[in-house]
Amino acid sequence: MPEADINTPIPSTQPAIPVPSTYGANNIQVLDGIEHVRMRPAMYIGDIHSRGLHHLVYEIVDNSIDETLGGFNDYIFVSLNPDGSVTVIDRGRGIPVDIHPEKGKSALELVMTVIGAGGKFDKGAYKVSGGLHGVGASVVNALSEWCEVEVYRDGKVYFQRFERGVPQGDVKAIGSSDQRGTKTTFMPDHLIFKITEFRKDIIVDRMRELAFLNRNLSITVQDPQGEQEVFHFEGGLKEFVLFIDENRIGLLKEPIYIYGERDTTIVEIALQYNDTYQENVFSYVNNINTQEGGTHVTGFRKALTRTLNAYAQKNDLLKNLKLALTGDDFKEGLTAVISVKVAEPQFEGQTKTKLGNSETQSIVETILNEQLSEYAESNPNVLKVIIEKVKGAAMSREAARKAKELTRRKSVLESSGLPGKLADCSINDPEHCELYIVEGDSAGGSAKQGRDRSFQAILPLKGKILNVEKARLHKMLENEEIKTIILALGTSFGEEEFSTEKLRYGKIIIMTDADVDGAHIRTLLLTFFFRHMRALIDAGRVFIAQPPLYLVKSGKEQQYAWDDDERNSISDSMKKMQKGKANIHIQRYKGLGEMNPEQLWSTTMDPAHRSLLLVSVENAMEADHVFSTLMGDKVEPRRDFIEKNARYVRRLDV
Ligand code: 0RA
Repeated sequence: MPEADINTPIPSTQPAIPVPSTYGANNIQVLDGIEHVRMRPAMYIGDIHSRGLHHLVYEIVDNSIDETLGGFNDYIFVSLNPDGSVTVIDRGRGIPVDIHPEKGKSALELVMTVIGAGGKFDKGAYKVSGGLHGVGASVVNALSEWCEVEVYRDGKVYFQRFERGVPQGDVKAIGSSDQRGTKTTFMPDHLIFKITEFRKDIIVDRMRELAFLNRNLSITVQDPQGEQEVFHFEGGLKEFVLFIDENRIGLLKEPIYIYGERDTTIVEIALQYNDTYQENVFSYVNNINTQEGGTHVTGFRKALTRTLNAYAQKNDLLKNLKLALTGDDFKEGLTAVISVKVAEPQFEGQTKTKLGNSETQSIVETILNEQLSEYAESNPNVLKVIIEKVKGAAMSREAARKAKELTRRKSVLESSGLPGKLADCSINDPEHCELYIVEGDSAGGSAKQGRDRSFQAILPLKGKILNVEKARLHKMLENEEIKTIILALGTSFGEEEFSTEKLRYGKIIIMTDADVDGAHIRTLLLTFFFRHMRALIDAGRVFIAQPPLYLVKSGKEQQYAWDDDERNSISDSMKKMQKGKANIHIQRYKGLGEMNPEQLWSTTMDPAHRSLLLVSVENAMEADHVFSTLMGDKVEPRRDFIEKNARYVRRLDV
């Protein structure tokens, strides 16, 4: 079944909202708002699956973060409760409970029931207005089976309960307390959400990130078993960069940290150079990850390049370098986090995660220029290390250029010539074409015979491709398998030349054996796509084929199984039809080559029957962590990761 999109109304399996008989015009409007949220939840929270579900928590936490940004709160407690509800507590000012003179209702009730009311209240200077964030507590309330709010204010405890967004009585004082703050508990409505179970790791990732971004804030996450994790980072972004580079070897003793304010804008930056060749820059506006970057990132790059370049020139550090530095040379091995707080952020771009405010660029640029030059003057030894790294990048760029000329890379990678190993398809329309990247010649042979040659192309790889996590650009371009892939895709390669528009296939399908080697090759390929052709993943072009693991046979009957549970239920049902007399034979496929071409087609390649896994990057930082752990230089973190995750591996076959 296709996933519901933003405009798909939820089928009305829900009971009508119970309307108290004394409702006037104001209330009807409120109810209309709530009903709209419940009819089209995706319009407000993105989707009704895991992502939307977790968004509910972020939405409530965001209100507490607003109190933090205003300087009123330093503590947030998030509890995943045993009954499936979630509690968020802060020590802010507490939502006001006094009666609004015109509406005749408490501010608390308005905040919780009027869709879009959030923005109308004084909620601090840096409220986020773009993207999905900032839809407010009322949306969470409308999508909750029930929701209870306790406010600690003026020496009292106030309480109000809601069911599917509708107040079950007015707010009332239920006790006294010398605390201040707000406590919200909500139960996501199972009539709305396809998934109602919260995942601790998803919540923890976001809470950790928020704690890094707000150094004066402490966040505790408690799981249903009562176990707590506390996130509090005195070092703020500095510690964030150390966390991102946990599995890499840093070149500077500690990250460089920059903080500055101008007008109402706050700029915070931490950066480090490490011994790898990739760049990892994460940027935030008002605690929201700006995946598409924007003016703050542009300002950062300009100032970084300019300041470092000027320092190197001035101190004669480039004397034996026979070429000029370019912007790209400053990117190798750079890890940075840029966090700005902007009063009225304008978000642009496809996913509304690109900052548009032009004044922010010059503010970031000015602050970084000033402070980085100051830092450079008082830390000449650190600067020496950075400039050495940058020179290394420039020389490798030059080496790559020469190698390119020598091997005439241009003609190899950019010509229309296709690699000899590629069995191409006959139609030309990329949207309808598929490229299977297959492990080994024998599987490649089966795939070539089994495919529908009109739209399916086969590229067999010989053994393992290069681990690009540890390789520089020119080493990659010397690698036969990588060259072959780039050539077959047609996208060309490298910052300037790469283009998704030249992609020759709508689907790129990785098809490897279901054993350790196959998993390794798949990881190597994914590392390559993630690090160097990320746009293809983001465009939803990269897939993983799912060959069956078993063939279960009994007499003339045979069925494929994709995991152990399925294998067992198939053989159980075969026994029952044949009343226990069945002679069941189970074949375990280890390699694709064990399947004949017809089998490979019918189980794994035929669009009518196959199932493909779409490769997507939900969380770029987590993905970076996984790849740097699995493919990087440090051994300890890799062992830890494998030990921790071994229980998730279902198809490991050593
Ligand atoms: C409106 C006004 C004031 C505080 C808040 C809302 C508020 C909302 C939430 C939501 C979760 N925690 C919160 N804490 C505060 C200001 C009230 C005043 O001036 O005292």
